[in-house]
Amino acid sequence: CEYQDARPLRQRLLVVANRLPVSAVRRGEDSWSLEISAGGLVTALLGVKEFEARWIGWAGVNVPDEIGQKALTRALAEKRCIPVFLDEEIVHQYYNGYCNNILWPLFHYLGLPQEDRLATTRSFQSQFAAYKKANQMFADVVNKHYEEGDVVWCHDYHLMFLPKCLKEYNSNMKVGWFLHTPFPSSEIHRTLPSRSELLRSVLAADLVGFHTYDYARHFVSACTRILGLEGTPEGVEDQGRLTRVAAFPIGIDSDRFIRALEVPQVQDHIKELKERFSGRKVMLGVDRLDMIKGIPQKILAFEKFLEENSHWRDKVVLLQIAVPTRTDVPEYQKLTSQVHEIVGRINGRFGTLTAVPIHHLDRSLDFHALCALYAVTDVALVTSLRDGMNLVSYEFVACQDSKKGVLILSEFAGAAQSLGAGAILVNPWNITEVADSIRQALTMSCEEREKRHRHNFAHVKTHTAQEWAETFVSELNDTVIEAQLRTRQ
Ligand code: ADQ
Repeated sequence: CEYQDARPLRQRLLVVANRLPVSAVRRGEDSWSLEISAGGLVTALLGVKEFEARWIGWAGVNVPDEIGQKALTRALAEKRCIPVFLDEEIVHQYYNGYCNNILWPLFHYLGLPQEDRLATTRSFQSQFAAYKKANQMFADVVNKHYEEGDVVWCHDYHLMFLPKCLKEYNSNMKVGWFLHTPFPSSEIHRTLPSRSELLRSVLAADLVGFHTYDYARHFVSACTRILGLEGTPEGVEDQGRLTRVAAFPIGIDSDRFIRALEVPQVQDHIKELKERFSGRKVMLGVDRLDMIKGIPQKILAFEKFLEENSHWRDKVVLLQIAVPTRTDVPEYQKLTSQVHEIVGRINGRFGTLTAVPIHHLDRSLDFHALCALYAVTDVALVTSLRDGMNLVSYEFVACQDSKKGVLILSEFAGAAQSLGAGAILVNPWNITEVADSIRQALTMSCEEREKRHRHNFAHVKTHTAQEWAETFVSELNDTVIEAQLRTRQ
């Protein structure tokens, strides 16, 4: 192996996720350029001083040749990353197939994709086989790099089979697993042909974490109803072995957002945006363009609001920033055209020669531009149909300490459990209710906005990503110690 490093003094944390936090571009036979992509997980772990984190995952590129693999492994080692090489066929079946076509919609209560439902049903077995194979490949790499005392933290629905593979290698390995999406009701999980095998594999971990208490409860009921195991207040018990199950709500690096507002470039951007939208209230949506985010529903609710409140038509603008994802998948292409069609229709209906009510961008914004947008927003609209947590709602609150804007938040986002008292909670499927909540938000008194913001800001400021990661890992250490004590007694 090409990965070498001095032995650290701090406890090593092996973070295993489907994707490494880098994008890799091949520059020659044995040369690569890498760029760190700062997602929530990376930021969370960068701030954790107690552990020394290394990443294990797929680099997102197909590297069939040995020279390329060795060169990429060397380049990644400098970023404390270790690659798992997956070939195109495995990626197709495991990642596009089982993970994104089956688990993702199911865990978000969306059912299987409508168009190829039967085909998907027929390919369950082969896709699940590829899923297990890919998870085994991740396990092989983890096992190769594991040193006694390391903590192994597996992430998300892509790697539900991993805890079992790891424990088969070494039953003393400290293994935690965290799910970033919702875990659905056991009635939904029950429909998966591989339902029992997946649950048993996750249960091989020492600690299993979810964003909310509800998801944890759903998981425990799936284990009791489907596997017939015993649920306890601590987790799930199987023949005397306890798997701890608990809620660990993620947060953001709030100080990074607060500090960004002081950066001159952000200040300039804020000034420009204020001038550009002067005389109008700014409403904002920032989402990946995914089915779960409820973007068409949000825009239809905005249309209803404009329909029913004609005096607001030239006094409000909705900025919808949508990062395209999975652009090669027909279902997602259809979603994109649907959104474009609705936006076009509404702008045609309510726009004037000089202004349109909706600005829709199909792209990602850089960090500073995003912070400026959050800061000038009067009302943020997060209308996910389901969302594990939703960090956009946290980021908006972090950037609003001077403006004290209003957050309209779906009751089906995990964040509703932490920001619910300060936000206006809505059922995103109920367009009339969302339209009413837009009016309520736009006309809310300063005192009420201040009170709601204070609640949410205090939460976002104290429940940070770093605190989330530290809590999970120290609970994992404690859980293993307690289990050892129990077996000695
Ligand atoms: P996501 O579904 O990606 O994450 P979310 O939690 O909102 O959803 O995080 C998205 C991140 O991407 C945010 O940091 C946001 O700033 C950024 N982003 C989104 N649109 C952007 C745009 N147009 N331009 C720039 N940046 C943009 C999954 C789960 C969530 C869970 C997280 C973390 O689906 O429910 O909260 O993991 O566990």
